[in-house]
Amino acid sequence: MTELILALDVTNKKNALSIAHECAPYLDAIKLGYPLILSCGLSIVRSLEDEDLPLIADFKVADIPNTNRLIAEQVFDAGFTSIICHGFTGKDAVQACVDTSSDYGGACFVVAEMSHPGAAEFFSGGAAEQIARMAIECGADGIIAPATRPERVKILRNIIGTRKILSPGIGAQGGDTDAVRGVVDGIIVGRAIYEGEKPGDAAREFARIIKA
Ligand code: NUP
Repeated sequence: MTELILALDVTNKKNALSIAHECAPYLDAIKLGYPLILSCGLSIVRSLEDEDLPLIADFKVADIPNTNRLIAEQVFDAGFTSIICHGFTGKDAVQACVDTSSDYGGACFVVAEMSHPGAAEFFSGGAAEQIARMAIECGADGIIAPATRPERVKILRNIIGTRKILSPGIGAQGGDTDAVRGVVDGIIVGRAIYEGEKPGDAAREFARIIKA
C-alpha cells in the first residue's frame, strides 16, 4: 500500500492545525520541518498528536554522530515517531540517528537522493546508490528518493529491497503520482495539498489515486 504523507510546511499555527485536521482522514502521516517548527515552536508537535497520525521530523539531520544523537533524542522526546537524516555525512553519523531512533521505538529514514534539480550535482555518479547501501547496513527503516526522477527511484528500489522508500517531489516540483505509485511506499506531498483552497479535498484525491 502506498501511504500519503502531508508535508506541513506552513508557518502559521492556526493554519497548520486546521490543514492537518482537514486532511487527517486521508493521511498516513504528517511530516514537519524547519518552516513550521521554527515559526511555531516545537510544542506544535504535541498539538498535532490529537490527529493520531505518525509525525515525521524532517530536519535532514547532518552532523557528527554525537550531535546527531542529541538532535534525535530531542526529536523523539518532543513526540515525533520518525526522523529524517542525511546520508552524505557517513555511516557513523547515520548510525547514531538509527540507534537513537530504535532506542525510542521510532523510525529513521535516510535521504539517498533529493528531488530538486540541483540534487543532480552531488547525488549523481553513484553517491545515492552508495548512501542507499549504507542506509541498509546501518539498519535504517528506509530512504528518501525523488518522485521527480522515477527512473532513479527504481534503481534505488533494487538496492534497498523491501525497506521503505518515501518520495517527495509530486505536484509543485513536477513529479507525477502515477510514475512512482507501486514503486514507493509513501508519497510526500506539500504545496499541492496545503496551497489549494480546500486542502482536505486535495488530500482525499491524492489518497484516492494512490490507494486505487
Ligand atoms: O529530496 C527531498 N525533497 C523534498 O522536497 C527531500 C525532502 N525532505 N523534501 C521535502 O518534501 C521538502 O522539504 C518539503 O517539505 C516536501 C515537498 O514539498 P512540496 O514540494 O510537495 O511542497
